[in-house]
Amino acid sequence: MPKPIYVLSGPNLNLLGTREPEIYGHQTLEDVRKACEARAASLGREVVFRQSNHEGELIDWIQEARDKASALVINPAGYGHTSIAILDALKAAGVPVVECHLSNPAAREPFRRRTYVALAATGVVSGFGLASYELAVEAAAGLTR
Ligand code: CA2
Repeated sequence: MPKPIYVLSGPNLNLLGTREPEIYGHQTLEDVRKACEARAASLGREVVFRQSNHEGELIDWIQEARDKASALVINPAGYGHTSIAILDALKAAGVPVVECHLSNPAAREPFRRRTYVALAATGVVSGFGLASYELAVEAAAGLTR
């Protein structure tokens, strides 16, 4: 089996399912984890699923992915719109990157229209709720068959 697909989620996504369900849905991050694991298993793959509220911890995991992962799926949350450090880490990771978002940031406030992460991503999946993660895992698996 190829190396696992790292699925990383950024700040505040631990709150999923508890607030703003009209934007982010009713499902929890644990539901998202299970869905990603199931989609990966259906493709003969594994995921390493992690969430952090800390930029440096996300960067440590992105650096770790260079040796331990075949591809990276990342929902950078708010950091996508602000973090050049995460962009730099992704560019150095040496594995394909798929960016995903639960909502469609392009249809929201103007400050969400650009993400730095997209500059390092092969593609972006946005607006499908939990399915954005499943589709991103599938895309990442397809990039690293
Ligand atoms: O749509 C997405 O997945 C976002 O990455 C979510 C970020 C937002 O800053 C991006 O523009 C788009 C926010 C994550 C906050 O997650 C929460 C979940 C439940 C309750 C409160 C916040």
